[in-house]
Amino acid sequence: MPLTSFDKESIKQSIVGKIQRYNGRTLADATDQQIYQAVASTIRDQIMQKWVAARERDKTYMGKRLYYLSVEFLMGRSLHCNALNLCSMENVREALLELGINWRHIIREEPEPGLGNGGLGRLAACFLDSLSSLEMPAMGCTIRYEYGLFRQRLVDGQQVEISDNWLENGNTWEVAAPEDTVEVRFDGHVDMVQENGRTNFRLRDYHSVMAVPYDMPIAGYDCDTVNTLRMWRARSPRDNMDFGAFSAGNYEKALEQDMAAVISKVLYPEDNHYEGKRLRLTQHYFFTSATLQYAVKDFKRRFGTRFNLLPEKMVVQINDTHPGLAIPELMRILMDEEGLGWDEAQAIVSRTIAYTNHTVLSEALEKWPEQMVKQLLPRIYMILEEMNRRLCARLWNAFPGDWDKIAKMAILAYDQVHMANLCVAMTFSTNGVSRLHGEILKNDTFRDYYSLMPEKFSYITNGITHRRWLMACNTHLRDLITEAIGDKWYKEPERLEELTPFAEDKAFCEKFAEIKRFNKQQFNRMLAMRQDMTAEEDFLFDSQCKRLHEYKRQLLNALHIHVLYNRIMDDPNYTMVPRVFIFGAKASPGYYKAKLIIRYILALSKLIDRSPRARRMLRIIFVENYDVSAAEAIIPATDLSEQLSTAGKEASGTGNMKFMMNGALTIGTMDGANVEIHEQVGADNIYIFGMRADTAAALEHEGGYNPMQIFENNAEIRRALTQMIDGTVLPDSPTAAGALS
Ligand code: 26W
Repeated sequence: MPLTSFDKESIKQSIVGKIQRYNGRTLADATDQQIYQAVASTIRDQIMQKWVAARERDKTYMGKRLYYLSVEFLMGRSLHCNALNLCSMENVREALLELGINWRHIIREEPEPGLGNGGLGRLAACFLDSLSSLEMPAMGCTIRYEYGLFRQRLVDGQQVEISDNWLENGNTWEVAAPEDTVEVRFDGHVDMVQENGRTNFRLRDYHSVMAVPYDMPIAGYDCDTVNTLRMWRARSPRDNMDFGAFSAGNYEKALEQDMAAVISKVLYPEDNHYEGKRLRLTQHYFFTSATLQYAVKDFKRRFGTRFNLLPEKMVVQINDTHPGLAIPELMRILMDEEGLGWDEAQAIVSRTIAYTNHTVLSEALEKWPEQMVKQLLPRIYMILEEMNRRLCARLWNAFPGDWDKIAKMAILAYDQVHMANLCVAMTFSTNGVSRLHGEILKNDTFRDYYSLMPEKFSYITNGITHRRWLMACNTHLRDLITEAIGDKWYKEPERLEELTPFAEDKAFCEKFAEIKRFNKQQFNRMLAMRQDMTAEEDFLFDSQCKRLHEYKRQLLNALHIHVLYNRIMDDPNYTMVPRVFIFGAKASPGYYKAKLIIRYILALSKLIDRSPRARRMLRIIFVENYDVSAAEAIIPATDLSEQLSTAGKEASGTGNMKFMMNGALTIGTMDGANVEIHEQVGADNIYIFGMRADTAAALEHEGGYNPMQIFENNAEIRRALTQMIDGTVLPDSPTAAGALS
């Protein structure tokens, strides 16, 4: 089948034709949204051709396939990156120019799928782009949340949350695949029945939820691979409310419809903080079960019931513990549906599933109440019990009599299901996401497991896709680099190292500075549009953009700014490099302290703005609703990147990489991947300060530091803290600020 050409002329024809066919109007009368949809579906047509071919190849593919399970995929907009990966950017640009369409306006019309909170979800999205570009057969699997992460508005100096109805205008990039719908069962009771000399387990009186997949193509860069992001949507097994059950008074059964509908409704907004909500557990099992049922079906299509081949032919990577129920679920499928015995099933499962840990914060480690699991997933609970029994017997042999240690390592202990223990014990690999984080997992978080099974532990330092985070978001820098070292780095990013000699090249550095200025203007355009503000383009841009969390220490940054403000106000001769501090951060709606920190930053910003003298050198800009698109504008414009986490707490960080890749310098602690960055860029380009992880941990172990001592000994800090509560910073609400200090 010949591929349709996508030269400039056919792109133009396609856009005009689509607007005529779907909107019944001419290009001149079309809205930006309509034009966006026509442009996007033109690009989609191109991907579809490749997708069809890729699916054809798939049918005879007998190699290994990866399933990447993640409760979050923070994809960001697709149009630009898809055009880039298809190498159609030039044709599209020229076509739009000739049609009189403004590319930057059109891009903005795409709703951003915010199906993630932060680092974990964005990493999953970067991995998908890379897996396709490296031509590895993979499928990303997640939930198709109807509402993504809340949108943040800043009103009266505070964060206000608004729901994110991202599907309002439809989603050009997805295709429903109802033929792959599967049933997921909740609640009920397990019957044990003797059949042909073996005990079988049957669930009765359960509630069914149908999982319907929606697929999004993920096209690799300059290659034929198109992988899939499969997003499961929950639907009731019946189309409408069961009126029969309703009128018979069986409300619960009648409302099954609602239970199903609610599962894929909304993404939980907590980042690095765990709460034992039943609906969340339901979400986790829902997409994990649906994915594994599909994966086993696909395996059988390829290899029949030769399940001993399974670990060779598929690998299930679980992104943190959230999809950890994949472990008992695969056991269930192999035993209850395929008739395998326990030992055989367990040998397969523990060689097929691998686990990545993304956090060591104890408040983020998932533990589910046993009663909740038992009631919602009775058969899964039975399997967990048996796994735990066997595990504890093994632990007893290794650590005879050491009940404390065994309880710490068990899957079930103190009426809770410990997901991290389940994942470490039952998978073939546990990896950290940076070298330091890997060491902490071995020596601290999972030290007892490490002593027993050291071969399972490793680290794989996170990465980012340079296609989105350099080639697409900083086109001028991309062209400058290409001018210097050619374009081989598009496919081999290691080659960026060839730029090293250009650090001494005056002409190159001048062009680099010019691009930075241009990017600051672009940033201002975005800011003016989003919140009717601009930053001083001749100031140093100093950015801290990430979820708001105490361990990330936005408060430390704010306190520093506060002290700078006082210095400027106190000393008429005080000078410094004029600096605009840019913040981008959402606080989890229930995280009181995080929200207070936002109030403090916004109040400081106002305080500075009221003083003409301070404003000559100092600004704070809080970018509302920090999301992938905001990051794509902030990062290329930034001179200094703030990576201030308390050492030992940030597993890796990936924002740190994005800023450096766009030529910002870094100030930060020896934490997460800052360590590797320091090794790569040298101490001249990353300014390291503060305690190291071991010292910080030792201090925490001794009961922490004494803030009062610092308050008493440091006059500048004392003054700033006092101003928080004496009405200087927050004239209207001194008590709220007081809670911070
Ligand atoms: C259940 C509540 C919850 C929600 C999200 C617990 C934990 C999480 C994530 C694991 C938090 C997260 O996103 N971690 C980040 O993962 C990134 C990718 O590996 C790392 O770069 C960040 O350092 C880490 O904080």
